[in-house]
Amino acid sequence: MDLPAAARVPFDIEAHAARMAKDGYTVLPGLLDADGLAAVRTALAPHLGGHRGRNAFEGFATERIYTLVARGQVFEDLTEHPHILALLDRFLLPGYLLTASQAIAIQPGEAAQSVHYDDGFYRLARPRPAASLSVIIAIDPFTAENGATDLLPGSHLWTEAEVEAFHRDPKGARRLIPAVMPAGSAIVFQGHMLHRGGANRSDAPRLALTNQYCQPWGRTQENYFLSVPRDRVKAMTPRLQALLGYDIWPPFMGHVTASHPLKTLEDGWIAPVLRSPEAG
Ligand SMILES: O=C(O)CCC(=O)C(=O)O
Repeated sequence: MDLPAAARVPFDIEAHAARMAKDGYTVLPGLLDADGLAAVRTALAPHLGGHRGRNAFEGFATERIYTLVARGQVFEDLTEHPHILALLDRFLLPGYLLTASQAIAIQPGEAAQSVHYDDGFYRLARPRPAASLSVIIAIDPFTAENGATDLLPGSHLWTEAEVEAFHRDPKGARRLIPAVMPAGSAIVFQGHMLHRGGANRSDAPRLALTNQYCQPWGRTQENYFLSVPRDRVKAMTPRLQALLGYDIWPPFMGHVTASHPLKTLEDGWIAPVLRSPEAG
């Protein structure tokens, strides 16, 4: 991978991990430099312009580009950025998976998203450890006006009752803090921390990238086996292939007809169910 500028940014894993444990999130300044930001914009340009969300959660005035990891080298590099992987290693089991990968452009006039937590899909009672971690990278500067992600620090530690009490409290939203940060910086937060995409009260879009990673036993939000063409996966690094699910969670979750899923990337691989009985 080729992110030399990012690798030069000081990175204190202990301090970041401690903040994640206490507050539920941490900020990675300067994850992308000016060249990286330009590469992101160039790669996204053909895809942006027109889509809108189909419901209030996606955002009726929000554009989402899904399957981001397969839309350019810069997104592949970011998905396996060493600083992000170092943080994931602290909070998730070895073999964790990419579960979501999107660009999110919140357009002017968009309302705030509902407050939620990203690993709620797993329906595991709280309090508990996170089942996923989320990364949001600011491509435009995040401001309190343009839809910076609103965070609820410490809420990753809340019980079910505390989450419900928050949702019942008409003044609850006042406790949210916007993740104001310059373009190129990122927030990493625990999947059970409450947050939302902010309202965009400015006159320009707010562009961000987001990747989420889940425990290796979890079902992924996006089905990358179907959305990322096999030839594209073949050209990726082994780490990225594993993040997309081309790996085994021991002893055998993820097998393909009793073989390792990487076998499916070999030239000439034919699904065993299509092979003649004589071929074995
Ligand atoms: O765009 C953002 O700032 C957050 C979006 C979000 O939390 C989500 O879509 O799950």
